[in-house]
Amino acid sequence: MNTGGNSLPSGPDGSKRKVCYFHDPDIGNYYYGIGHPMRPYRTAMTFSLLKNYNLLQHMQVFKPAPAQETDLRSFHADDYVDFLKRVTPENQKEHLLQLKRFNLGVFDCPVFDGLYSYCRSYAGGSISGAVRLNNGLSDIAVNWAGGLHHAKNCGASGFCYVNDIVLAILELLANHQRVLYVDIDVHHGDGVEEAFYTTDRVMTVSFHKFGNYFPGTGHILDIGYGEGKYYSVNIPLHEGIDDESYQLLFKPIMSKVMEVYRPEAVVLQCGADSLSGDRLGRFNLTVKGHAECVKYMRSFNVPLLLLGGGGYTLRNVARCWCYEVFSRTSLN
Ligand code: YEV
Ligand code: CA
Ligand code: ZN
Repeated sequence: MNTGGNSLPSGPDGSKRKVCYFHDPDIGNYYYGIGHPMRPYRTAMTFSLLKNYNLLQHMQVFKPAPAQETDLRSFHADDYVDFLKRVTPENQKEHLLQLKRFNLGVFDCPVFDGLYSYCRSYAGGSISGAVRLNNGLSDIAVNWAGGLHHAKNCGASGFCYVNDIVLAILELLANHQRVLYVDIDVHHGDGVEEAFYTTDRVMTVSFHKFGNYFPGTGHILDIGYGEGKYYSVNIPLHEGIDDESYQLLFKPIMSKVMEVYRPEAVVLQCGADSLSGDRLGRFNLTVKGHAECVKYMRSFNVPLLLLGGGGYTLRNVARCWCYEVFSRTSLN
């Protein structure tokens, strides 16, 4: 087998993949609060699994440079970034109007200690990954702390504060004419779809549970607008879908998208809340079925940014993401 330092075994096409992996050793210390489903600690668990299986030798591991304020402002509104920077659990009660305006401090998106450095850290990983793909330094860049697809330009939503995916795609657009975004999180990728709804330079494709479920968007007839018409694709699904049915949709749809759109870079949001047994998700995918999507997108040999996202049954998340960066199924 064709394994080498800092690269994964050869793919079905026989070529080596240079892989970089972004990990912040402090990520596990950010805490959304008692009982909150989102636990940044899951990426520390994933890292620990990779380390103990001796798999880190196959990739270049970096601590992400925190995203700069100017990076965040390339998508987010100035007053929202200013507020994220200033607000703390202690002073939040003095800013009730702004909390409401930016959808912060409520049950889904609490203000917690270190919130702004958390945002800079996970966004930094995704942006740095995009920069390495742009420079041809890596073929695949991984940031499991990123993939926070619900954040909007002017506010938080669904556990997401800044939209690292939009920031990474903006970075990729500096070097690439067309970028494809694919989202296998159980929820609709609303923040990313909205950001690029009127452009044909980014095609967004989301598979999600639809019907009486957060965030409520992602109707099959939402297809983009203006220049972006036909460049947003939504695949609304019922709960309980299994590997077989999911692949019967995923492969033909993504094969057609790749053939027709011919993206120069692909961003895959690998939200693990689409796995069976997730605390919030309602799909029935196995780790193997989930990883099959990664394997399939990898097989096109286009620069690939792999991001995390949802995933609320911690042990399953760590198993899934560990398997996806190195396994016979997804990466050989
Ligand atoms: C989502 N938010 C969520 C679990 C154990 O469902 C919502 C809310 C009500 C919601 C919503 C629902 C719709 O069907 C349509 C539109 C909607 N807009 C909103 C705001 C967000 C999921 C993001 C991935 N929250 C929880 N699902 C949840 C949050 C908790 C926060 C603190 C402590 C415990 C929590 N437990 C939860 O579920
Ligand atoms: Ca999705
Ligand atoms: Zn989700």
